[in-house]
Amino acid sequence: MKRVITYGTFDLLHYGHINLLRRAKECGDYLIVALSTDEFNSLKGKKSYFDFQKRKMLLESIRYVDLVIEERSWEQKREDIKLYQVDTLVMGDDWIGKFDDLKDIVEVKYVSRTPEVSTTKIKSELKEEIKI
Ligand code: C2G
Repeated sequence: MKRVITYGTFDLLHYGHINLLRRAKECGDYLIVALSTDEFNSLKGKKSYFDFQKRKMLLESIRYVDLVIEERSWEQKREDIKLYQVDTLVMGDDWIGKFDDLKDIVEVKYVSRTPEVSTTKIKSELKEEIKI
């Protein structure tokens, strides 16, 4: 059983997130998503539209996702990888290189982001539409 983990906020869930989750699941048999808590989001300088419980419920409804855990800090990855016996960490390539320090205990894979979509872009385009 090959275990994969990925981390993120996954706010306003969109097809870019789904592409990432599908690609992460393709790397193994069991996918854990460490979902940023609302408190960690503020540490990341992000305010999500949906709170943690709603974002968790959405992720848990996705066929590629086997388990959702909390992401409460930048530093927890090493501990998560050991605790959940993770084989592969998968992140979008906007994070390329950022988690290479974990290569001593896990395979690290950066997969290409879905370029044209982002939560930020959705929010700003909706704002523009409402202005007109
Ligand atoms: N993603 C993607 N394509 C997009 C948007 C996002 O592939 N168009 C990927 C990101 O690269 C990331 C994942 O989807 O791997 C989640 O993205 P975010 O919710 O924006 O997560 P982020 O804020 O990058 O948090 O400790 C790591 C952080 O928690 C990652």
